[in-house]
Amino acid sequence: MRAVAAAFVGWLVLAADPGAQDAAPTTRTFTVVATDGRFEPERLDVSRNDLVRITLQSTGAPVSFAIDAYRLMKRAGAGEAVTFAFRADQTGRFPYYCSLSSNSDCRTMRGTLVVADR
Ligand SMILES: [Cu+2]
Repeated sequence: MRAVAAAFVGWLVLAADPGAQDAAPTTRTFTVVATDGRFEPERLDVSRNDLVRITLQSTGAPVSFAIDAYRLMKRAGAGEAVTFAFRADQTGRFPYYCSLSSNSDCRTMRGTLVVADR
């Protein structure tokens, strides 16, 4: 009986939005490690409308991960990690960088997010 009810609810959800399965976003998961004045990796490749999930890991000093075009700035404390996600809804090449100025390493922390059109 419970299975029947669950199947019926599932049918209702699909009926309400027949495009839901096609529109289900692809989740792309990355770990970006900040170490010795660099981000590793220095390039992230995704497709438009992917859900981009990033864990930013500091191995030493506090670090941030900023992408201006996405109005994104996330910060991880010294030796800490922070996980965040955003929808890659703009195609193109977007620089990411550490927006902190606490030490000179910040200026060299650069990378590129590449969002390809589907
Ligand atoms: Cu920094």
